Amino acid sequence: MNEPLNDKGVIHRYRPFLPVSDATPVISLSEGSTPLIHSPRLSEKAGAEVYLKFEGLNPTGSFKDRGMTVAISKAVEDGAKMVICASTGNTSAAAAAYAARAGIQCAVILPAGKIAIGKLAQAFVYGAKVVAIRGNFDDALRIVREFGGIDGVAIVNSINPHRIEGQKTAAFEIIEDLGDAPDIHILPVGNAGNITAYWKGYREFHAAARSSRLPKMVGFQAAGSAPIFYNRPIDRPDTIATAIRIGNPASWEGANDAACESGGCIDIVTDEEILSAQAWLASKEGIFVEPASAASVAGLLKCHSKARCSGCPFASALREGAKVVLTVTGHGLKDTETAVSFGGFAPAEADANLDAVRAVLDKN
Ligand code: AN7
Repeated sequence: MNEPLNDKGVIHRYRPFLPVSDATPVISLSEGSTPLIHSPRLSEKAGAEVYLKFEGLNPTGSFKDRGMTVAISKAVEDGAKMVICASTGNTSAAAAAYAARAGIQCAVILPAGKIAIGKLAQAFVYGAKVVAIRGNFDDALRIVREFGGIDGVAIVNSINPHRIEGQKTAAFEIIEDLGDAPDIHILPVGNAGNITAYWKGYREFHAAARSSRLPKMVGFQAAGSAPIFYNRPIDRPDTIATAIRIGNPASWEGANDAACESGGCIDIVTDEEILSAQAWLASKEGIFVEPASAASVAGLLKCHSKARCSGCPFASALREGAKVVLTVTGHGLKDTETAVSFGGFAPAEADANLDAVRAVLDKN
């Protein structure tokens, strides 16, 4: 059942590290192998060597494709006829696309009114059945868990360990691109599957002698949705970064382990800091990421001042020349509404002639 010329994608690239065999049908859209982009302006600001792992360049526009290729391939191998997930938008987009590719059904359970329009469009266009519940992501995941054990249905949230397996491949790619692990890895945290997956990936390549060190793992939650930072579930999580609007993360323990074992930390950034960082990154580096992804950048910008956080392991590791990788998890085109309304963007109009256009350009 393997497709001809199926020589791309994370299962092909990292097969020995993944739970697949010759019997596993590979359902892939050539995900992974995303660029690690040096960021001169962030480097200058932070006084370090900063790179962005641009996961928005995956087939459905987020890092979720890495986990979904493994989860859907295994679901098909196990005879699933339908997959189901709760989502803040990106998981559902990826699940819908890979289910379409596999020729099986997909159902997605979403918090009503809290999904960026690009992501909602993806779920519909890829052919998923979409249910919007009057509740938040945590309610949706509770309902999805109740589908566990139904014959022919596979849950493809990150409580499915195959998702974590696929997502760890991003850490492998970073080590291969840099020639070793970075000193610090920063990423946004929502349901906490990704920080868990990266930490697993870094440890596996270290154990296989593919790297000589382990990075400090630093995760940023949105201040209004920061259960791990505050060490208690948040009943009514809120943030403009709807992707990480999660009050009771499934991989809570994995995130704590990653931060503690690596000597990193979990911290918070405000919505204001997130939106400013998103605009800054797009206008200074030419990289447009969605709000949740900008939490990484906002976190670095907040913490780079060593004076501000004396005693913090992250700040002290952020020395001159330290290698820092930020995962920017999703593409900015997923959620244009937020960016346009925050920026107050509207084009200046002009009559259709050169003088009128030049007059407007001179004025602005
Ligand atoms: C862009 O799609 O949870 O900490 O249901 O879409 O692994 O959850 C999305 C999460 C960061 C947080 N950045 O990752 C979902 C969902 C973006 C995201 C996260 C998400 P995790």
